[in-house]
Amino acid sequence: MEHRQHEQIAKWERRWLALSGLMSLTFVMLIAYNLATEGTHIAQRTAKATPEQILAQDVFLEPGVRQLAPGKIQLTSVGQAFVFQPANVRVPAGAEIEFFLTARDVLHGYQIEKTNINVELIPGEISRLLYTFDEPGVYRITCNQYCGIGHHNMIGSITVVPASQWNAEQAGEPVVAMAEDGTVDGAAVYAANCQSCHQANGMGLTGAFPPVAGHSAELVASQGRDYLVNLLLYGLQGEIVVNGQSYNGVMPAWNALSDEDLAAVTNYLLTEWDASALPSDFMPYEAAEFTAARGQELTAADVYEARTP
Ligand code: HEC
Ligand SMILES: [Cu+2]
Repeated sequence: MEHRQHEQIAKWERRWLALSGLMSLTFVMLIAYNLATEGTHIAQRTAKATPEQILAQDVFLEPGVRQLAPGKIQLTSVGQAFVFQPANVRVPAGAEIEFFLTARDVLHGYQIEKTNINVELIPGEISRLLYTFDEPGVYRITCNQYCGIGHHNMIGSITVVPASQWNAEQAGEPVVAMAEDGTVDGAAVYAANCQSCHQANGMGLTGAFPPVAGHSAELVASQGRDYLVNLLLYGLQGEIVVNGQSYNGVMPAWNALSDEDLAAVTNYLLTEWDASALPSDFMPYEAAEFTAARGQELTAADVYEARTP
């Protein structure tokens, strides 16, 4: 009797084992099927180090788009509060794009609409993936990991142009920053890089991001002409008081932008909101002033030290 009972149980045990084996096999096959037919991407984490070490690597020194060979493109982008650097890029349709993505400060997301690309950008790690855009068009990129107060403004775009219209030289230029005549448009540089914190009207957010409107011309007058140059190239960290309100945040360094973009955005701050406060002999900033100020190896804290309260 006891023996029979035992046999009975063993029989059921074998059935359950077979069933669970079959289920595992089905799941593995579903994943394999997806990988093969749906083009699902698994981002490869190729490195783990400190964010500084990652950002010092060749691919990230000048994030943007590079043509490695005909039909082969490298796209590097760095997420930081609250922008992608660069925010807007151009790539040719049909080319194989190798993405190298990372984050400078905190966790960010990188989701490209109309595609199945949705990866995390992790400080100290590189997310690498391959993708080919077949259809020309504008593909928006959004951050889908809450990263702070300006998170909802963290957007970018990939403009996919027909291969015949693609030009390697324009690839890294933020498309939106080019005016019709090919000059850099300061308003567009501001919208792409600064607006998420300082807001579209330049008024900032009380207690978090100081206003730039009604404050920039006063900075030139009180701190000297070079101050804005160093501020943009090296950032600012330390407590400041603007219009009686104190701010103690970190203004990121914008040295990844071109000197033309930096001059254009500085002139935009000064002319868009502060034109009436500018001295009559004010000369617009030139790219060369930013070129000359690079290489001083200042930190955001150094810029703060040099700032008269
Ligand atoms: C991630 C948010 C963020 C972004 C994006 C950002 N800033 Fe700032 N900015 C700050 C913070 C925070 C401060 C104040 C820093 C402090 O408290 O020391 C600041 C300060 C400033 C100031 C005033 C400096 C002073 O000494 O009073 C100016 C001018 C400025 N930013 C311009 C810009 C420009 C131009 C851009 C775009 C290229 C930009 N910022 C992008 C956060 C940001
Ligand atoms: Cu975010």
